[in-house]
Amino acid sequence: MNRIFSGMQPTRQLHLGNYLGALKNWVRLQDQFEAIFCVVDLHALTIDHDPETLRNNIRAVTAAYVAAGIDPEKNILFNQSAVPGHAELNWIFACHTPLGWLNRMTQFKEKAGKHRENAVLGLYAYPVLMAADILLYKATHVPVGEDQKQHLELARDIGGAFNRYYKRDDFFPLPEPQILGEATRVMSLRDGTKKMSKSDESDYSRINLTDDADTIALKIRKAKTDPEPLPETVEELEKRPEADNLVTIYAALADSSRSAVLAEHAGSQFSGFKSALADLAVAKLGPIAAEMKRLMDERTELDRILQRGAERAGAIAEKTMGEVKDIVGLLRY
Ligand code: AQP
Repeated sequence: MNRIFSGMQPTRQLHLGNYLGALKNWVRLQDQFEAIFCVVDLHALTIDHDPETLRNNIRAVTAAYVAAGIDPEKNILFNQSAVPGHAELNWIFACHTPLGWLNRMTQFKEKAGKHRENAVLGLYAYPVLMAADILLYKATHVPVGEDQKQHLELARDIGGAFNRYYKRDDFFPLPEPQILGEATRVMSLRDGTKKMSKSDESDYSRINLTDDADTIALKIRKAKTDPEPLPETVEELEKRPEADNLVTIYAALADSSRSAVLAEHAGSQFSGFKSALADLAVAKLGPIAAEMKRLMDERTELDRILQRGAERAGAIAEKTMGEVKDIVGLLRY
């Protein structure tokens, strides 16, 4: 059976990178797979946070999933901390993960930066919890943006290590990353060599899913570009990261390809292209922002979705954890 699992952290605001790299693909995949979509709130504790803001962000991410088109009846939609199996399996996996594997994780190095000695254990162990998130549901496929590829490879390694140690060849499936679409790595609007990110100091570096039409248009107008007109071929974008990024965003929003966008806009100056991109972005993102706003005013509806999702996810997780405890030699009553 094929099952997908994926999630987003309720840290700060979701942005266009989260949407094009992950959420938009989930909406398409929900018709092809049994799907579990999680708001990974335990991961959000790995960085500084304010409890009231976190509570609000959990609901906001839930609202974003539904507003983007995830059907909470057909799929399971829940928040991670509501199912205790995530933390339990995390510990068991932690006991099978060599430190050397974690030392290779580039995201920890980037996030810990120069203050590595003060970074918390949770940030370092983040990919182990992520492996537990996925394998608790024996998910076979994980749709993510390109930045999560290394963590996914680690999840496969951890699942494989568990299977080998307990001589249970196929107990955990080795999940396949699904890095899909034209925009697997959306870059900052201020610097085409940096990933668009929630934590970038400049709000002009990203388009938030809650931005209104004027803000979207302003951010695109201010986006860094170069003085050349748009080229005719994708190859000519190679050394022009900012131009490449805007063409990629256009292609992904239009469900098209970079070559098709260039076929239409080659020779255009950025002023004209940016105005077309802003219209497209507003047309695609505006309805999501409006629906998010409506759902955020319906708090009980969001809480009902999460509670129902946690019951359904919890039933699957409980079964896996029962099997895991038997395999590793823990008693249960
Ligand atoms: N720039 C991006 N382009 C494509 N996909 C992206 N994703 C994140 N940024 C981009 C994908 O979004 C999903 C959820 O990510 P997350 O909630 O775990 O957040 P993150 O990766 O921590 O997002 P940020 O913005 O990069 O946060 P900070 O600034 O805190 O590091 C994942 O599938 C991810 O690949």
